[in-house]
Amino acid sequence: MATTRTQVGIIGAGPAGLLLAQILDKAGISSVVLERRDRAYVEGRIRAGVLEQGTVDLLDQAGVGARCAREGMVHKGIYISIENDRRQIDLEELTGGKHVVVYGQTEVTKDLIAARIAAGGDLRFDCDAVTIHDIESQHPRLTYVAGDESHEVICDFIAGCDGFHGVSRQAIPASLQRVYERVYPFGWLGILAEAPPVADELIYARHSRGFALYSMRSTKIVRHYIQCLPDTDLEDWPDERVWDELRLRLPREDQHLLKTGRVFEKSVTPMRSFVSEPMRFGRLFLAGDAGHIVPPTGAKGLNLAASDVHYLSRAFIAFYQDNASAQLDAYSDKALARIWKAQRFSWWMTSMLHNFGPGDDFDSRVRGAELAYTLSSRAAMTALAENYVGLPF
Ligand code: FAS
Ligand code: PHB
Repeated sequence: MATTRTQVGIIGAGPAGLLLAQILDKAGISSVVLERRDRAYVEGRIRAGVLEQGTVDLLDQAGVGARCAREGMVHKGIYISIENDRRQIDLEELTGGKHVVVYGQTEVTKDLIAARIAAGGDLRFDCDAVTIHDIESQHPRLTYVAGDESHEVICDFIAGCDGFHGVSRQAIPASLQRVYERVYPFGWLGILAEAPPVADELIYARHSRGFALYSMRSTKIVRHYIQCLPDTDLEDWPDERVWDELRLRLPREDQHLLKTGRVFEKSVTPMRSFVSEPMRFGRLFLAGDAGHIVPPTGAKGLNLAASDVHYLSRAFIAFYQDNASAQLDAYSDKALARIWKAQRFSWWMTSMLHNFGPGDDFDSRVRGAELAYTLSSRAAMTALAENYVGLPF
């Protein structure tokens, strides 16, 4: 068995694992990243599209923000439409100058992988059967198989950055775990297409036919979503039907703004709110989707992974540079405090904007009234704007 010794063993080469490795490396702390998939798969995954300023700043501090600064699109507001009425939420005016940056998670991942490789980082793809050992000892271990060879990584700490379906959360004893979950009765059917955006900023549309989101990746590539059944079969959704539905969920006077084009990605994302507490057991720390999932309506998933990494990386740096464990001991509570605020906002945006189906009449009218009130009140719009641009780390 080939053995490696490192300070932090990281499971998962998504945004959380890669960003953590990059920040630790810049602080002189060694890590090994073990990724189950191959590089092409990881770099081809289509996920989030909106970065909070805090996330952009963290990418800059990690030395990987240059392309985002060049190619990312600064958005000072969003639109919300209800049936045939579209209103702008001026994020920048309401938050005293804050905004978001539209830059695909796919690009963030590519930038992070390129930086890790350029720095000679120990980033390993195609790692099968990653297994966690001895997390209550001073030297936890990771083992895995690559090809027909077995490997072992002996470390001081393990960061579980392996997403919702990873192995790290399972390593926390069920008797110590508290799980909070809400599964929604719908999903999002998303497309990537070669077409110009509908508007200069994102449009979140509440409509009797179902929610729709009109986003983008550039001035020539759009990322649109429509609310669908969670078990939707993509075979039932040829491109033309998707475009028709996207058009019908826009206000009538905007429907001509939707331009069609070649669809080159189509997928369905289920919707859930999920938190697993605590986010630490022994020398194992969870970060990102490994610990929590939000419905993407609030554009918080990727940004929560970033804030977890902000807290965890500072805790590791304090341990190695100052021999201080207080931030490690406080990590789970500190991360969860911000996670739950983002969970609330994501649940609130999802509840206000989606149809929850038949038999939901009273609640549906209350949620419609909540959205109508929000759009009529500067105080309520300010609260939405503060959460959308991202609460402080
Ligand atoms: P990730 O899931 O990105 O990365 C985990 C990594 O660990 C993966 O590369 C995986 O291959 C690897 N891994 C898993 N198990 C492993 C094992 N046993 N051994 C080794 N490696 C393992 N968020 C938004 O804000 N907006 C969106 O529109 C949006 N859309 C999404 C669509 C989908 C289909 C999904 C699943 C999520 C979406 N999200 C969205 C949320 C998403 O962006 C996550 O928040 C973000 O990827 C979190 O990053 P990580 O925590 O690094 O987890
Ligand atoms: C995206 O562009 O993929 C996107 C943007 C905002 C969201 C969710 C997804 O709230």
